Amino acid sequence: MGAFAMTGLLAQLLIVVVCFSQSAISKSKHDCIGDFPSDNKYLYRHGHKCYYFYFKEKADFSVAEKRCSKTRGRLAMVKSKDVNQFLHTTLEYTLSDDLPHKDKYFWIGLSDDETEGEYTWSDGSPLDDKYKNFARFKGPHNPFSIVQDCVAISVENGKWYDFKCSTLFLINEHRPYICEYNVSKHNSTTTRGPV
Ligand SMILES: [Ca+2]
Repeated sequence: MGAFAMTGLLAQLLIVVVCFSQSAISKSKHDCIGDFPSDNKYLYRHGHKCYYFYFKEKADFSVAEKRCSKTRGRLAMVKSKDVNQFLHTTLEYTLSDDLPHKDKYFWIGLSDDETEGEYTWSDGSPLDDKYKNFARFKGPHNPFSIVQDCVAISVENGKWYDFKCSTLFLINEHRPYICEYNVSKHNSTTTRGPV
């Protein structure tokens, strides 16, 4: 085979690889199920979940929770170090140019609003001992915990901080938030990472 033919073959191979990776990307985006904004700019896929980072429309915890469920998702549950690391890395590095500097905490789907000290995730499951990531003196060790029941993840260190759930008088608790969405079942074990 001449050098010219060889170059042609390599070019064809390159086209096939590029097309394949592009179709894999659009496929994984396509697999996220939810009524999130159509531009998909702040939608990321990790494992068998998709996460949308809402920071242009900040809200009290319960409003954020309702907005997630209205779009067929729920406030993000962070039940493993792996998911925590993914969300933190996305916030700190991938989205760093887009985030307003003052937005240092994003609501996640964890609160002890119903019973003080008993934290539950947005699907109703209890926070177990397998994975917890509260910042020092926050969560169960927070002296103000009785009035601080809703949890947000820090952009800077990925730790969890509990805050008051709602805005009251001059204390503004409007925060950005992260909703999670399912992936259509037949493709739930494929792509990983940002899409
Ligand atoms: Ca509390």
